[in-house]
Amino acid sequence: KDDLNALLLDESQDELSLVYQPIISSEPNKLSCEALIRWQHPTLGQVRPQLLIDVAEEAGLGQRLGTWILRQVYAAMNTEWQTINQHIDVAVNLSDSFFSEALLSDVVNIFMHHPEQRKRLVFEITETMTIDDIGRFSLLMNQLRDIGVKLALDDFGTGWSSMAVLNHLSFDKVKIDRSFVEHMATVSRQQILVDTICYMSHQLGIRVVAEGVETQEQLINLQQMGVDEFQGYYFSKPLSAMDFYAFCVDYL
Ligand code: G
Ligand code: G
Ligand code: MN
Ligand code: NA
Repeated sequence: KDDLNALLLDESQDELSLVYQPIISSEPNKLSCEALIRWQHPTLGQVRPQLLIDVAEEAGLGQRLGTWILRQVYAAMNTEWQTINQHIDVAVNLSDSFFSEALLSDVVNIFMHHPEQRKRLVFEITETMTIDDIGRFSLLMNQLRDIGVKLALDDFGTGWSSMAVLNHLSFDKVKIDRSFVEHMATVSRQQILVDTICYMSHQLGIRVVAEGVETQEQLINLQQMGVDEFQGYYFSKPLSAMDFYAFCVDYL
């Protein structure tokens, strides 16, 4: 915990970093990515991201970590990726404590000199997040939308209340959890579920992203169902900001 706190205060440290996994769109020449955190600890090695998030949350550092992540994304947009002539959306995962009113002012402050870049942010929310006040949650989502941010429902289908979430909150994208994509070719139940999620989402005006696409067979299957965006090792693992830039130059 103390290590993490120190890292978040030190601009020059290189133990913490973000990697970016490409998300391929079904439209030609359109690309986005998801930012994922990495912690290379000097003695422990790579710390699992979920453990890092849990430690941060327990230590009350969730908000500080979130701010750090947003700053990194802003820096990448305005240095490594500055010469990409297309707009690349960047998805950022939100942990429990980072989904608060402070997030609004963070986005406004960090993107102060480039407010148009707020339109390139996508915040990923999971249905397993703690929502103790749906009214407040919904208001905050609308306020984020008002300043240009898009919202995605991550790991869709893994919570117990997927439909309730879609009933009460509005999203721009739904990300189908990779557990549904995994055995789609052989398990007809998964095929039916993915197909139905696509149909339902499109009827609601929500774009569909498939996670964990690892094979061409899965990709073709998902394309036939009308999935809008694809993410997974079939296209690329998560990449450093520089390597993601190279991927964009190559792909676009
Ligand atoms: O990167 P990886 O696939 O190993 O991530 C494992 C888990 O950690 C995923 O559930 C992912 O959402 C979460 N995670 C990774 N990076 C971040 C981050 O920057 N913020 C939050 N809140 N969660 C993250
Ligand atoms: O929970 P969330 O979707 O935010 O986390 C994404 C996680 O999935 C990251 O840890 C990332 O490394 C991992 N991931 C990305 N693509 C693939 C894939 O094709 N297969 C598997 N097994 N994991 C993937
Ligand atoms: Mn995610
Ligand atoms: Na997910």
